[in-house]
Parts: sequence; C-alpha cells; structure tokens
Amino acid sequence: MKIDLIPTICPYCGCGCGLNLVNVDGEIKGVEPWKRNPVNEGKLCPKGNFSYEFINHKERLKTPLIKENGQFREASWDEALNAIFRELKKIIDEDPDLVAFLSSARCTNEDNYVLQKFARAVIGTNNIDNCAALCHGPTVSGLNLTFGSGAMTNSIKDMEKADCIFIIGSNPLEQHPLIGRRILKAKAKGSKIIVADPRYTPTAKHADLFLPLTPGTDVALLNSMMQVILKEGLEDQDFIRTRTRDFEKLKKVIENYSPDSVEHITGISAAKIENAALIYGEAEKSSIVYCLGITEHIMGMDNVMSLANLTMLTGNIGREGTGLNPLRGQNNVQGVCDMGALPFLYPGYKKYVLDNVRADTEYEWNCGPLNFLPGLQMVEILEAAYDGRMKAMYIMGENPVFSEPETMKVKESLLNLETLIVQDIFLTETAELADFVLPATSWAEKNGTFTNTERRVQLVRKAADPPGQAMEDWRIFCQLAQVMNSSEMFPYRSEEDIFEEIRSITPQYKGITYQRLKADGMYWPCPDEDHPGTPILHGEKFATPHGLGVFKPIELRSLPETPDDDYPLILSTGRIIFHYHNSNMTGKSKILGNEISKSFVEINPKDALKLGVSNQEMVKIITRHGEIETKVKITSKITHGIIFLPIHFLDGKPNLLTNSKVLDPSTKMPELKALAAKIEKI
Ligand SMILES: Nc1nc2c(c(=O)[nH]1)N[C@H]1C(S)=C(S)[C@@H](COP(=O)(O)OP(=O)(O)OC[C@H]3O[C@@H](n4cnc5c(=O)[nH]c(N)nc54)[C@H](O)[C@@H]3O)O[C@H]1N2
Ligand SMILES: Nc1nc2c(c(=O)[nH]1)N[C@H]1C(S)=C(S)[C@@H](COP(=O)(O)OP(=O)(O)OC[C@H]3O[C@@H](n4cnc5c(=O)[nH]c(N)nc54)[C@H](O)[C@@H]3O)O[C@H]1N2
Ligand code: SF4
Ligand SMILES: [Mo]
Repeated sequence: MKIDLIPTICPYCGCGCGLNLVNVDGEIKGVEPWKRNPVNEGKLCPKGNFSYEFINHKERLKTPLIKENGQFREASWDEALNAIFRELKKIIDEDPDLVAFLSSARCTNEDNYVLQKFARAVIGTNNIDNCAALCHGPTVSGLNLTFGSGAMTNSIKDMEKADCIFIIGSNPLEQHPLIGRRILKAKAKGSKIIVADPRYTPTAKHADLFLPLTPGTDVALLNSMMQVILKEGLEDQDFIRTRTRDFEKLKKVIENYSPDSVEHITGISAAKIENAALIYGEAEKSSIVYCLGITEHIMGMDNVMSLANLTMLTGNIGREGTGLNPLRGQNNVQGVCDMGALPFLYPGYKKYVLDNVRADTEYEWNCGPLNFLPGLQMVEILEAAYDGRMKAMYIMGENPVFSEPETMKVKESLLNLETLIVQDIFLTETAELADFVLPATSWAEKNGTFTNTERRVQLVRKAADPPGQAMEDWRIFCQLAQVMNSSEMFPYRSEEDIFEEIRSITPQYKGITYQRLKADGMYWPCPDEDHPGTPILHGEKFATPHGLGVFKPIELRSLPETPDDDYPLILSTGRIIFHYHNSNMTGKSKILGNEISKSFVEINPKDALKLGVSNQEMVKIITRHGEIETKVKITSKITHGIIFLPIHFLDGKPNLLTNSKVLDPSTKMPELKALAAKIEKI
C-alpha cells in the first residue's frame, strides 16, 4: 500500500483552510490536518473534513457530452471542441458581444485568468462575470467609492488583536467557521463581541451584546450609532482631518437618526443602540466583520458605505486589530475578481476604458485590438438571453439555474440561447440545459492558486488523477484556442507558466512566485520579489486617487417589499454549517447527509401559533414571485415576523421565491434577504 499526503486548500468557503489529502494507491481516501497552515492551524469544519467524499463519486462528469434531439451522447474532446468552434464562429462573425462567459469562484486563479483572456482576446467580448455579482458586488463598488479598494482590510489572524468585534449580517460560526474560531479566541482574550442579525445564530450566542434587528434597517442602526459616537466625542478628529474628506456631509445626515427615532424602525431599543455605539467607539481597536446580511439587499451598497463611514469616523482602519472586513464567500471569489473575470475590469482591477490599459494588454497578449465596449453583468446577461439579445453562453463552474433569482425565468433565458456550453464537474441543473457539457477536473486533481478572503494567495496541489477524460479548466480553453487558430496566445505548459503571466500584468501579484508561496502563501498587494506582502491595507493612505477616505452621507431606503395583509412575513434565505450552496458537493457526503439533507423553514413560535402549524408539518411558502413546499421548524431563535429558508436543498429551491426585476441600479444586486411572504397549510 502506498500512502501520500498532499497539502492543499479546502474547496469550499473563503477562509481558505489548508488540509492534507490522503492518496492511497492512487485514490483519495481522506483528509488529514495540515497543522502549520497559518489560516486554520490544522482545524477544519465539517465541510472541510469530508471534502474528499465527492471526488470519486460515480456521478462525476467523465467525457464531453453533446446534446442531440434532446438527449446527451458521449463525444471525444476533438469532436466536442470542433462542434463548439463551429457554433461560436457563426455567432462571433455576427457580433462577438452576442457571446457571454460566466467565470468561477470555485476554480483557480490560473483557470479564471485563462478564461477571461480567451473571452477578450479570442472571442472579443467583455461579457464576463462571476457569482460575486450576487454576493459581494456591493462591497467591491461601495468600498471602491469610500476606500478605493474593495478587499478585506485586515487579516484573519489580526482579528485576535481587536478589543471589539462588531459582526453585522454575518454568521461566521457557520459560514466561515475557521474565522469564527479566531473570533472566539479574541473573545477569550477579552474582546467584546457585538452581533447584529435578525436571527439568534450560533455566532450571536457568543455575543456580549446582541442586536436582533429588522432586516434591511442596518443604515438606520449605523447612522444612529454614529450620532451617539459624535455626541459622546468618541470620533477620531485627527483621523477625520488628515485622512478623509466630506465629513460635514455625513454629519448632516446622521443628525436625523437619534436612537429614540430609529427604535421602531430597527426593532432595537435606544439603550441597546447607545450601548453598541459606546462599546465600538470606546475600544482602542475595533474591527467590523460583515457578509451577506449587509450586501444581498437592493441597498447593499448603501449598507457597505455606511459601515465604511463608521470605520473612518472612529479611525478604526489601517492598524492592527481594526478594519472593515467583508468575509468573501467562495474559496476563490477574491481571486476570480483579481483575475479580471469582471465585465468592467481587466486583471488587477485595471480599467480597460482607458486607451493605455488596452494598448499595454494588447502588447502583453500579442493580440489584435481589444473590445472597449463595456461588458454586461450576470443578471443583464441573463436578461439579454431572455430577450434574444444574447446568443451563446459559456459557463464554467457556476450554477445559475439554482443560484440566480427567479429560477423559471433563468431556465427560459438559457433555453432561449442558440448555444449553451457548461463546464463543470457534475451534471448540474444548469448543465442539463446545455448543448455541450465539458468535464473539468476538481480541486483535488489540479494545481494552481486560490486567493482567500484575507487576500492570501495559496497553492492548490494535484493529489490524484482526474476521472475519465476530465481536463483542467484552463487546459480546455487552451485546446479550444488551438481549434480556433489562436494557440500562440496560450503557450502554457503548466499552471506556473500562467501564474508568471498573471504576475507580469497584475500589479498586486507582481512579487508573488510559486516558490515564495510554498511556505504559508502570501498576501497581496506584493509589489516586488523582496516585498513580504501586505496583511493590513490603508495604513498610511487610502487607495483612492487622492489617497483620502471619502465619507458618504447615506439615508435609509426602504426594502422593495414590506410585509402587508396579504404577505405578512419577511422571508430571508441563507446558509447552515453542513452544506454548501445547492449541496451538489456536500450532498454527496454520507456523513454530512446524515446531519441534514432536507429543506425546512424556521418560524418563530408566535407566528406558528397564529398560523396553526406544528413542528415538522409540510407547508407552502408563497411570495409574489412563486411558491415552494417545505417542512416547519419552530424556533425562538428567529425574530417574530421573519422566516428563514436555507438555500441548500433541491426539495425547497430558494430562488423559485425570489425576483430578478427589482435590482440595485448600480450593482444590479437583487433582494435575496427580505421578501414579503406568507405561509399556508397544505
Ligand atoms: N456552510 C456554508 N458556508 C458557506 C457557504 C455555504 O453555502 N454554506 N457559502 C459561502 C458563500 S458563497 C458566502 S457569500 C458566505 C455567506 O455567509 P453569510 O453571509 O454569513 O451567510 P448567510 O446565511 O447567507 O447570511 C448571513 C446572516 O445575515 C443575516 N441577515 C439577513 N438579513 C439581514 C439584514 O438585513 N441585516 C443584518 N444585519 N443581517 C441580516 C442572516 O440572518 C444570516 O444570519 O458563506 C460562505 N460559506
Ligand atoms: N436566494 C439566494 N440565492 C443565492 C444566495 C442566497 O443567499 N440566497 N447566495 C448567492 C451567493 S452569495 C453565491 S456565491 C451564489 C453561488 O452560486 P454558484 O456560483 O452558481 O454556486 P455553486 O454551487 O458554488 O456553483 C459552482 C459550480 O461549480 C462547480 N465546480 C466546482 N469545482 C469546479 C471546478 O474545479 N471546475 C469547474 N468547471 N466547476 C467546478 C460545482 O459543481 C458547481 O456546479 O449563489 C447566490 N444565490
Ligand atoms: S472553514 Fe471553510 S475553508 Fe475551512 S474547512 Fe470549513 S469550509 Fe473549508
Ligand atoms: Mo457568495
């Protein structure tokens, strides 16, 4: 028996925990701790512990598939890639912007870099987006306007140094468990924990102060906390004067948000708001942690900028133990954005509307003139497909049928395309609609890098051979480029070759090499090979063009739907610890499945009594957009008037209930955390 331990990175959440895959006689059989990995110090959450179980699953895609007369048949790579080329060629000849790409936060930096280069240089379109659009899009836009950069400002380890951690719209004990562990370590050292969430989550249990706020009212809470901070003289006047601008504009707006006046809006007593402001404002080092409870609203960007205001008002940025920390969701969602798999930006967030940026890239890539027309965002791509303005989509490692709002409309949009190509490791609900399905290697079968939520770039290492003919994502694009007579632009022999090109055109990655990553990974920005990397951002100046942080006066906007007589409840959708998105990977683990594998809805006992429903009873959840059936779970952990549906289960698909028509105008974020709903007995 031959046993190998291969150190690599967990394929699920943005914590980016290190683990060892155990290869026994050529097959992955388990996971062992990687004790010196600086992110997780050998500890893993249940998903990481059982992350190996789906790798050898019999449902893995093993050969390319071509749909004929509504049925898939197996095909060789040669046949599939040539057929894809013929289909795409017809469309590109008409207009390259009739083709769109979805890139993947589950894939490596190398995969994503090659996808966006293929889309831009071979196809000729900027229609490239990824799931960040449904996740931290408001973070990227909101922090760009205030700080000049949309990334987490401090490191995970650094949280242990905070005197106060304010967790708002985030449940790290379940969704980022190894960050949750750091928060508990900070608490053990004396840090005060504040949690603002409509649910008494496993994270909230550890709070010194819990604020059970009404969904969508965060701006009122934050403005009011800022009013108290100013009244008590807890603002950092030096910081405001030397490091920021537009403070007067902020001051004017927050005057209208006294704790008394927002009590009935937020559902939190004035005394608690004052207490939260004092704890956050008086601490020497206060850190903010936030996630989708802040961003996944149509006013998500307002929420983000309001948090940036609070951070700057108290000077809690640029130092150890402070900062504004959006916990990025997917294992490589930071990286997919860094790689420029975005409709408006090139690798390194370079603005391609600038002629010199395009000219430099044309030189680097040795390609003809690059398209300067702005690309479409994810929801716009689907809308265009629905209206017949998009003819082909190439989807790598995304499952929009499950994850985008309004499932039925998403399906119609995809079916409306002339050509749909899906590259995945399983035949997902999206892949089932495709004309071509291409089998990719999973994280365990590829080399490359992931960039975790704290901007740490880490090596992913191949631990086994892929099943059947499955191929690395980047290699599939190289082969397609060869069929399309563009192979000279993709001369890569290895992932390291691709990384060398990434660092030559992505300033943040310039000083990072595979060699340097071998120890503990490295934080970007890293401008040269002697630079140690940057765990804390905005130390001396912000990343805005003038170097100053910008205060944004934010007024509370109301949700697109508020409860009324017909739909008296607020429906929130979210996550639990054991499963990941539609469970297509975690659901293949027997052990995680034993924990839970069926849909349920959390209801407060008072609401249950009023509705006359009992525990475990099947009910209908109905919104103005659709309905599903699921099982009742009565719990006092959820606030009266709110119901919570986990997004993970195929027997209770969350996006049959959501709406894609009302979006935030600038970030195109739909409302995923607060919809008017009712519950009916069946
Ligand atoms: N186990 C597990 N972990 C995951 C994932 C997974 O599927 N499963 N997915 C990963 C991904 S992609 C992401 S983006 C992250 C998401 O991580 P989180 O954002 O932490 O997860 P959610 O459960 O979606 O929502 C977080 C919290 O926001 C609260 N909330 C809802 N509305 C509001 C509001 O208006 N205001 C406030 N203050 N709070 C509100 C909810 O009650 C919930 O507790 O998790 C990552 N980690
Ligand atoms: N109602 C509601 N909807 C939501 C949310 C919510 O809270 N509520 N959350 C939103 C958020 S935050 C997110 S991030 C999105 C997630 O939405 P998606 O990104 O669509 O979700 P995933 O299931 O992570 O999709 C990833 C796909 O990649 C495949 N895959 C995994 N590894 C590889 C690989 O190496 N190569 C290839 N080619 N494929 C691979 C998986 O099999 C899977 O099908 O969902 C969003 N949708
Ligand atoms: S915390 Fe996230 S990265 Fe770490 S083991 Fe769990 S799912 Fe994997
Ligand atoms: Mo996400």
